[in-house]
Amino acid sequence: EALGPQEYTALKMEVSQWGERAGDIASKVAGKKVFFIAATLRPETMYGQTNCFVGPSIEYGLFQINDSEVYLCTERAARNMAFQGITKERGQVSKIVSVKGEELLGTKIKAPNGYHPEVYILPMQSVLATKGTGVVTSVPSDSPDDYINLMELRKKAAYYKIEPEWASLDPFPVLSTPSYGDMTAEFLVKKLRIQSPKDAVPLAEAKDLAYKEGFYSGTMVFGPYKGQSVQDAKPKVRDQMIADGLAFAYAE
Ligand code: A2H
Repeated sequence: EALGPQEYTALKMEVSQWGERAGDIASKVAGKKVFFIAATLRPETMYGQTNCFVGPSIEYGLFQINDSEVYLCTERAARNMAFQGITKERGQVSKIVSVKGEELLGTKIKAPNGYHPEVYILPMQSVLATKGTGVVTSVPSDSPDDYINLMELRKKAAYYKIEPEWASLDPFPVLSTPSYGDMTAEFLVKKLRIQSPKDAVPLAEAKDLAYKEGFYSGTMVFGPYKGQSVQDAKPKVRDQMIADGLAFAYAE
């Protein structure tokens, strides 16, 4: 955990198709663009998104951010955004409707920079309501948490009340490291014999190893910065996504 403020890249993932469980939400935001906002520390990995996670029991809101855009995130995050110049009126949040994470499962969203252009919303128990936006985009090639949760959902789709199709996109290689190859998360999950998302201690170790090796020794194997070091590519990808309106800076 960083001691000072954490600077995230907030990814704008536009809803392309609400799932059946979202009820009449679509009618409440008719004519507006709605974006799931996912906070990430690894913008250079976004080529490898396969899905996006929400906490099934977390309460989210749809917030009117400006005249045409609605953001889906926790109220806590919306309030932070309002004091970071992200909303039209400083300090003001305007909630259109509340929604529980489980109602969002199966909704389809666009994945900015993704090799897979659209991904589904899936459940992850370990999403914290108190960090970031409460929305976590999933990159199972490079995040051990994302990898083990995706595999768990594939194994027990019925138990988690999801359609197998929603978890069917495969991890996609984004960067390579000398120690772990181009599927860092899968390599470490196997090496540390992690069986399920409940193996918290080895998962934390895998997360640490993956982050350090990727950042200090990784080379991009996909996208416009292919062949460049992760350290060089990371700020370039971030700046480009922000310039293109696909993301914005968010701190907390
Ligand atoms: B990262 P830090 Cl490829 N609850 O993005 C749980 N996890 C959350 C969260 C929340 N409310 N909000 C953000 N996160 C995740 C990509 C990624 C991330 C990769 C590899 C490692 C990694 C794709 N998921 O994070 O506690 C988000 O996942 C490992 C550190 O603020 C975000 O970046 O340091 C990261 O945790 C922020 O964690």
